[in-house]
Amino acid sequence: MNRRCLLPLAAALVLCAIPAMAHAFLEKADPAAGAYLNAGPAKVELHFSEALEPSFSRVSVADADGHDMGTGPSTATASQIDLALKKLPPGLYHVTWQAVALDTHRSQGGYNFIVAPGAPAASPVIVSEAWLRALPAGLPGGGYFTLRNPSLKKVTLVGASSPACGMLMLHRSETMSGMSSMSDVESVDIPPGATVKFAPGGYHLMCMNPTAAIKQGGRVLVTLEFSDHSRLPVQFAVRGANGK
Ligand SMILES: [Cu+2]
Repeated sequence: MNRRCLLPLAAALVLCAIPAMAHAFLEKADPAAGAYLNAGPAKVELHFSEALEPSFSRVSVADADGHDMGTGPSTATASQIDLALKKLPPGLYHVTWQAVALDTHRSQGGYNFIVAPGAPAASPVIVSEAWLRALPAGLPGGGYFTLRNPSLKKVTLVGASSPACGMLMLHRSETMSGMSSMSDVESVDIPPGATVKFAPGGYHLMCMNPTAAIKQGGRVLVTLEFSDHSRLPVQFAVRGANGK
């Protein structure tokens, strides 16, 4: 807040008392703190809560060995600092910034981001009510959950894996003329805005060769895989044969 105090004295005493703490806070960073990126970004862009003193506000990016990865000095304009980056190979990078507000208040900070090709992109899908059925004698148990797609694009589930299962299959149960049958499914589409339930008697996961981790009352990790190569790790509660 760069509030000039050209006010009558009484008003100035009230209004100018507040902006005395005009530190510039980092409001938005790109790449964000802790971001996993598939490729190195061309630049770092930091946005602050206050107008900055350009000559004293700067950002630098260093690799894990401390090498400067900027192509030159950063540039500060208004409440933003930009730094163009060299080509970043995979690795951990540290961003350090110093911001001086126009009233000379100084603030500083730092954060890391990671460049890792093949880093799984976050899936927009929301999973709820996820559970796996534990059956005796190593019998394959079903996995059930609700998938909601809040995005504007169709999402396609193409597979699942779990360290707790030798193999995790996509299945569908159907009842035809009183006979129940189960078949492999290659993929399940979740249209934009839609919710798809994996439930007994319909779509389900099938945990083949369950390990000892599949124990009633426990939890196991299942990773859902989608056609856009995004993955979603989900904790499944393990229930007994009766679904409780
Ligand atoms: Cu099945």
